[in-house]
Amino acid sequence: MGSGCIDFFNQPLEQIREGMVPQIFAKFQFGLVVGLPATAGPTRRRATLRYPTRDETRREAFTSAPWGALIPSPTTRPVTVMKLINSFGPNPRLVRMFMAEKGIELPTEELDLLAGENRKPPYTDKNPGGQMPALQLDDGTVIAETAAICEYLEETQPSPALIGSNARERAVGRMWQRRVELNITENIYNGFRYAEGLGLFKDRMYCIPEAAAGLKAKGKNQLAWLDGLMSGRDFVGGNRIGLADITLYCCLDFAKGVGQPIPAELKNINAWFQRMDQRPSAQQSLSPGWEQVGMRG
Ligand SMILES: N[C@@H](CCC(=O)N[C@@H](CS)C(=O)NCC(=O)O)C(=O)O
Repeated sequence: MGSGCIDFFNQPLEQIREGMVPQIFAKFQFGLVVGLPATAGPTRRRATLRYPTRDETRREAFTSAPWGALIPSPTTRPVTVMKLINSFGPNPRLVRMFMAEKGIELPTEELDLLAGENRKPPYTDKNPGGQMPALQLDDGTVIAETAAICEYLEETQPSPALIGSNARERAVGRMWQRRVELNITENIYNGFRYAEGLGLFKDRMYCIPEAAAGLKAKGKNQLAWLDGLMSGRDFVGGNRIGLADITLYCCLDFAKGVGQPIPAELKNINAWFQRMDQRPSAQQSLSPGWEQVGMRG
């Protein structure tokens, strides 16, 4: 493959349709075949993003290319392998819910989190952080951290926007995401890891059992702060669902089953939680085995 080629086979269909094909044809140097497009016409839009198989990519190239264009031979590229490395847990669920809201489907590789498969090779060779989930791209790049994964997916498929569709909206979305994570969800999760979850986590990470009660109290206090701000608005950052809502919902839905329920007096947060709970993505994103595990994730 000539250097500087656009990574044609790894692009979602949307991007290929929207103008990449002619550039790619000009840049491929080996394995070229001549292709005649079967149809010409307006670009078709898709509701969901699924990464194309090699055959689909090739068919797409034929149908959207100008007459007489050169189509790269599929034998010159590996098969698309982008996948979500997935497991039980509120953080993998967060990414699954984000994907469900966007209509994104991806192949998954399932790891047994309770058995600690995520804490040893080959997973830790890919993600030394050892936590779940991770997104493995076609070129082998592994992206961990839920916010980074969701940012990548949002850039790949901007619509519907769950972080923001312009610089101002994205800044506001990220501001709420950081507030939710730093002030609320991290405190709730660490409160759990250092107390109810200690048996599972003591050999996986540095735990501070004596901090558990304080962390839970801090998370609760910051949730009360958010409750005060939520009066008159439907979602954390305004009137549109965003990544911050999904992050908070997955955490609180998990936490209520492990000793950290939403305090009844937080009326706005409770009403918001009900709204989130009724979204199809909330059910769709739950691990099939959550009841056996006894935790919602
Ligand atoms: N900051 C990380 C947190 C990920 C995380 O805590 N994942 C949990 C699952 S919900 C996990 O891997 N737990 C098992 C372990 O730490 O071994 C992110 O946003 O991705």
